Amino acid sequence: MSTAPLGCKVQISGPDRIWLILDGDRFSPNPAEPDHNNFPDKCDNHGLAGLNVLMCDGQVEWIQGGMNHVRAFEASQDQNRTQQY
Ligand SMILES: [Ca+2]
Repeated sequence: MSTAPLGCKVQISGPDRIWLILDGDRFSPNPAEPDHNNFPDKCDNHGLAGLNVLMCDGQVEWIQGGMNHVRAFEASQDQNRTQQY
């Protein structure tokens, strides 16, 4: 996995890319498969496939899991992540 920066420092995200609410981020019932906060896991509403996100402009968008999710999350609220779990 790459640990290269995603380039968020030079991006200006508008309300259509800023997340307000995301769906079904649950606690894992299985300690062998831990969950990750604000990331699609097997135990979440849509599993590893992704999640629905309410954006700041009022639209709801499907965000596919994996690195697509990491890029979209970082564009919304840069936490300096560079890879998925
Ligand atoms: Ca999760």
